[in-house]
Amino acid sequence: DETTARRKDAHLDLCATGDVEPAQNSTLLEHVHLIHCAMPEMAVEDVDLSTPFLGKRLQAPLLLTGMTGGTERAGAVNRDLALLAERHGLAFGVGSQRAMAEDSARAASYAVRDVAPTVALLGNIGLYQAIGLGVDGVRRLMDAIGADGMALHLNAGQELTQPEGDRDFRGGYRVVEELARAFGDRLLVKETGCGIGPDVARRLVELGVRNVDVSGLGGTSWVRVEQLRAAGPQAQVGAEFSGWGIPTAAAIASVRKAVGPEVRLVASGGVRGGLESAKVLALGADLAGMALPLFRAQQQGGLPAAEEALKVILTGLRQALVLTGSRDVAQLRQRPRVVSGALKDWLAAL
Ligand code: FMN
Repeated sequence: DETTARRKDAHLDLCATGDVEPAQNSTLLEHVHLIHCAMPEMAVEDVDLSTPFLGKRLQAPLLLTGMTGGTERAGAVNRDLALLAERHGLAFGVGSQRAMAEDSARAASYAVRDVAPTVALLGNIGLYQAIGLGVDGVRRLMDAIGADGMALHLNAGQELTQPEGDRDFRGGYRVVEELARAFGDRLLVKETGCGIGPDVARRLVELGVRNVDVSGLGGTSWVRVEQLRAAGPQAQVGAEFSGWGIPTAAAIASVRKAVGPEVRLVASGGVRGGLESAKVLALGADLAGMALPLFRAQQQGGLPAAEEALKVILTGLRQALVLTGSRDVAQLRQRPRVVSGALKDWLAAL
């Protein structure tokens, strides 16, 4: 309905210019140190970043994670970022398709296949909307945009901070199990900035989930976004919880330990460059994921600005591989690295 679309535009305004990445939050990636190799004995062009995802082959292990849809402005963001992903051989996700599930007139803002015919494309819906839609309804959303897979997002922290948000989180695993059975490795389960930890990840994998985006703490905080929209006591609780979550570095390292190498893991949440992408890959991610930086670049300078931002990331990622003497991510993972400070404490507990 109208309120879903209006709320989405308020979210976009806040994310474009608001203080949605609380400075005191951290991914803890600053505590991961890759080790310099003074004699790389390789050329930049020897770096092979290609990786399989959703039945396709990416040229680099990067997912532009789901953000938007439902309005004209959102449609422009989707098309620009999908086109970029197509050009550079990356994966792309649209934002929550709730708006088009409620009103099919909004479907056009999620349609990117005309500009991104071969991109690895993810649809997106919230866990609790998926309960209402059922397996067939979720499949219709995926098929309507010609997606290769469907992202199911978890956002209990955001919902509790949203005055009109959900207050009952029962029945989630049952829906995940049904969707995993129906979608197989076309399903991805993601958080939205509070992180998926090893216990939840293990349970998801037991139920058949094959792709997980940990989306940890340290980047965009949806609790903060809702705090900025809320008033009174709700805003105070939002302020208190805007640092809540599992830091991305802790989430990805602990989840990889918990789930075995065949599960495809994405690490998003505050990953902000090529070097940080290399760090999450070293910690066990198959793909790095990013939302806010590319959205902001697109909002500020359209497609050219977003492409420039992306090139900086891809160049930095290649550079990190060369400077650790790694031809691919498999070699990067075998290199020694230093884990220090608070991240060590997190990993001792998880
Ligand atoms: N995640 C979803 O699963 N569905 C959404 O609809 C969605 N909307 C978002 C809108 C914006 C403007 C942003 C910045 C993020 C959104 N997210 C959504 C969350 C991102 O996919 C990602 O998990 C999170 O922002 C952490 O990554 P980041 O720190 O790089 O932004």
